[in-house]
Amino acid sequence: MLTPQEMKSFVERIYQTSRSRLDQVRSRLRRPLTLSEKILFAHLKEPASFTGQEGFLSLCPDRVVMQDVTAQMALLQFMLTGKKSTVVPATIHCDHLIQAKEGLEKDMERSLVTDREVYEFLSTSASHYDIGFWKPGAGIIHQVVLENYAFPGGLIIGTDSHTPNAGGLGMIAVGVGGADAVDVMAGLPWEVRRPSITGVHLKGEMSGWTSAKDVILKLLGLLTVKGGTNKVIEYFGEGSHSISCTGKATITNMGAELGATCSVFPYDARMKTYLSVTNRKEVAELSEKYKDLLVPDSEVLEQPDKYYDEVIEIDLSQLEPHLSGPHSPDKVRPLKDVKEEAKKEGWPLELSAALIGSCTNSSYEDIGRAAHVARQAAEAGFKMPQPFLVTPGSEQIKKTIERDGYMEDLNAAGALVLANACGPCIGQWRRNIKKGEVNTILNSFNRNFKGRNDANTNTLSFIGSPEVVMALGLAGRLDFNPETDELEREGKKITLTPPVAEELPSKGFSVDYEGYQKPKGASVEIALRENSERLQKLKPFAPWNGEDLQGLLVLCKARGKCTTDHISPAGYWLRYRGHLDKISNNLLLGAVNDFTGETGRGLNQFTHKVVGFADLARDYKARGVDWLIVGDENYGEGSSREHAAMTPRYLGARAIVVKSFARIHETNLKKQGVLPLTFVNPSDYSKIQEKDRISITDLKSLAPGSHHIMKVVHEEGSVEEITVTHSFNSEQIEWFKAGSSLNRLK
Ligand code: MIC
Ligand code: SF4
Repeated sequence: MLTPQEMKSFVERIYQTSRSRLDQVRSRLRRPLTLSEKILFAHLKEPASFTGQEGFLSLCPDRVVMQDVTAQMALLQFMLTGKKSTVVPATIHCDHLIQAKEGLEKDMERSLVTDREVYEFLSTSASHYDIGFWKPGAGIIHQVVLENYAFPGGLIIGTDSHTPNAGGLGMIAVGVGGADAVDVMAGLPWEVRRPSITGVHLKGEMSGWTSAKDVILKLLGLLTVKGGTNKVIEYFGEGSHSISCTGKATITNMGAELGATCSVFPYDARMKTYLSVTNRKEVAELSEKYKDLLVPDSEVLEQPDKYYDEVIEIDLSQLEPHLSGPHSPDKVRPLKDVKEEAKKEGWPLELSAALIGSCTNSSYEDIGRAAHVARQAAEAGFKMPQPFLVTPGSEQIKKTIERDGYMEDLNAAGALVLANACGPCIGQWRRNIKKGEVNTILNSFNRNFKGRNDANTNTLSFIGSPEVVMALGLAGRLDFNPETDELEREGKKITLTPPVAEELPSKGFSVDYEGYQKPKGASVEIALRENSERLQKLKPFAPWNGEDLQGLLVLCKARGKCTTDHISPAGYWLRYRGHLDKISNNLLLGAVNDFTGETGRGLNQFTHKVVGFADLARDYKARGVDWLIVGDENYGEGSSREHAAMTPRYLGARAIVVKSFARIHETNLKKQGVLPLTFVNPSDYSKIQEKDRISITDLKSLAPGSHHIMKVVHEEGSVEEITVTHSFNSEQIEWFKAGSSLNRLK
């Protein structure tokens, strides 16, 4: 950990550089800037030659963060670069591997044994390459970053899609694949498609049962899961100052669900307080001094329509509590409408579990509000009728809520407190439920894709704020509304009053750095065994042979939603995140085959048998036959996991052709040397048939913006020509030619 003094000089240096870069850009652009532009332009690699017309930005991030299951692949790739040490400050956070089963202590003990090899690899390679290492149990990456590393006006990239959490503290913080992190740690700039800027004008102030979660749920309802693609969501207006710093982080965290590049709030007094309470008074003072860099120009606020690409208004005074689900975060409605919809849809009304926490909603304020509701119920003798699980975001939060009595309130409601880790949010939940059983769960997490929490695709997962989860959890019902209904059991009735809680602990946080390991340098030997079941050294992918792609088979034509959870599921498979060959066995396990409606399986064109997609791909690979995947809208939505790009690449994919891509996944494919193509006419998706042979032509003239003809030969011999395009820039085309960005880097 940096001392406060070191942190101060680190941030001050960044502010000084930011100012000088921004001056150079301003002298050319001569117009007012939004906050997002200020932070992005203040991190330009070459501000002096920036014209403002660039489609891609080449940036210098201030920090790289990684979590345990993505860091493995990132480090395995970093090892191939031959670099001795990382150039940009970086940390690793162990949070995804711990399974939730019996509660904190036993779960931690088990993980330290079963995942020991991975933790050793991560801790030794972190130490070797000069990367800070947060041990298992220290907390979830985004919470720990907010508490220790985030600062207004900074630029951070992280190998996790919810990295934008730090936007709540005024940062441009972006989720990326491991290969992006590798580039930056090796000293290269980070390239990102220049985002458009959506301004969200927050008016008024929230009250009652409404909280920060409802702001982002409302926005998800308005924009949908693809509405934020290649956009930065920038909040402004008096309403933004009425939300605590951690509440802001909840909102920016879930901007990932919009597909946004990131989300950001302007610097204000709430951030200043948060910095001071989390031991960073010196940074707060600097932020005050450099405030002009941390807020949009006044002209932007006076005429937002002129300076933002689009403006959305949300009146916080009118905002109601919302619920999202099942199966997609953008399926939202006000809580009061759930009753009717549930009846119509036939959702089980009884909850089978209620869960609070995750990186999104486990702040002191969140837990305080939930605890306030729990306390009211406990006084009347109520407790949750179904299992109630709590995942604190960090050891600091956990210790503080224990000290301040909130944990007692949660326990009184029947809580099983889990490790400070992702747990049930990412399928690391060993629950007692029969596969296939239709059941309803409610949580304060951020994603609710099919099978995400417990690998049961019939679990209907709904998302709401922690206080709403608490209230509905106490009622044990999805159709309970604390604003209008009484809590009733065994003849007893009470009315819950809206939650109130302090934003930050008046006694300060109970600080904990025990989980942190300082790097020791190159003398530390990296623990990586040959023939390990968990970790496998990487071999470079083959470069492009310079020829058009001929006779590709359609491995899978995915229908409808195909997130990274469908392409490379988490849960059980998280154990193989460092072993490319083994994790490849989960390829497209959740994808719906458009030709048959079946999930995870397709027809082998040689043996005529229907098999799992991974087996199919391995068979084609063994025969030396290349293949592609065809996808629908927003293909690769969700996680940053580059495994969803590496496993198809490893098993022989040459191209992925879709109606549209999610940002991180599209970049991950480019990085790994796969061609990500989009149909110029999305309805051409329907022309692809199961037994087609496909050629992609004129690749020698692959250039930014180029169109290519996909020649599709159908089974009976007829031929169709379909036009496809791509979003490669010229440097990215070199990645494709080299076989991967890593080959190019070397
Ligand atoms: C998620 O929330 O889906 C994850 C698990 O945190 C992923 C990262 C991963 O798959 O390792 C993410 O959001 O990027
Ligand atoms: Fe972990 Fe869930 Fe947050 Fe992803 S969304 S980092 S799995 S807590």
